[in-house]
Amino acid sequence: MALVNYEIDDGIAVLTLCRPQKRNAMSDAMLADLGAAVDRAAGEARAAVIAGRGEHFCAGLDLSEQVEKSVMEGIAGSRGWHAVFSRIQRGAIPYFVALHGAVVGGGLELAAAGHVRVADANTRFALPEGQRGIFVGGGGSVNVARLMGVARMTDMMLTGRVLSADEAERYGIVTYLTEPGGALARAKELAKLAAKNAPLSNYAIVNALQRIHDSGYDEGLFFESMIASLTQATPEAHERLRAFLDKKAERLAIPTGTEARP
Ligand code: 1HE
Repeated sequence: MALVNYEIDDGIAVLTLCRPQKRNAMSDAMLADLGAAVDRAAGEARAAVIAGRGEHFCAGLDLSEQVEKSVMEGIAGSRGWHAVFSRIQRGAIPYFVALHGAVVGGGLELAAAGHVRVADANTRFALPEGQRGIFVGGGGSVNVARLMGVARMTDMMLTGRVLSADEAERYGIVTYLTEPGGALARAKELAKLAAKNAPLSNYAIVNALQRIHDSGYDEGLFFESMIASLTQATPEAHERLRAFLDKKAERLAIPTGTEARP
């Protein structure tokens, strides 16, 4: 049985980690299944959701496979995570990650490789690598640190601190909080909204924003102009802009100012 279940729901790819008896710990085989699912989604969906089956999103690296790995095997393993996660992070479509239960170690690294994180109120976040005598290896030192800041990540790794969903939202890990059990439905709703965007805009959003943020001021602005002009020059943009001007496009849900104010 696949360790990552793949289904299309209304045009959205839903990738579900399916090893609940091991708290969705990421084994080599599960990583391979995740990579295959990500490649499939890139070819047939306009947005995707990643979720976990059972009581927890993901307990991180499968520790049972790590016990006797050599340094070279460890490097290959970590680079394998990077390869799959970068196809999520800088792939063709946006990823919405639905979090619940434990989001631990490599589970948090996987969440950080997605573009938008939705967590239910009972979600807990931890980076127990220090306690296990290891280090993050799935891109966390870059991606988790970018979300919460190096100081907070250092604290979590040194002290084994477990963050609540509220704290994770304050720390910038999570963008949406839901009631218990509500994260998957909300993530799907959000993915469906993103799927309505022009695919080239979504491609630029997931590929360019972080790169621009990583580059210098002048390079960033230059790169932005190139992408802006590229997207504007497409027939799809012309059609969408015309639809707005012809009053055929949906309006934003913003009060007009004529309603009575409280
Ligand atoms: C595992 C793993 C795992 C559970 N690798 N087998 N991650 C961790 O250090 C987290 C380790 N896990 C936990 O702290 C807990 O399992 C949970 C808090 C997530 C859930 O607790 P609970 O009580 O629901 O489950 P459990 O009884 O601890 O685990 C159920 C089974 O899953 C059990 O196996 P069983 O054969 O005895 O039933 C556990 O051994 C197994 N299991 N987590 C292997 N992680 C790219 S580098 C990333 C570096 C890291 O991710 S470090 C963090 C690793």
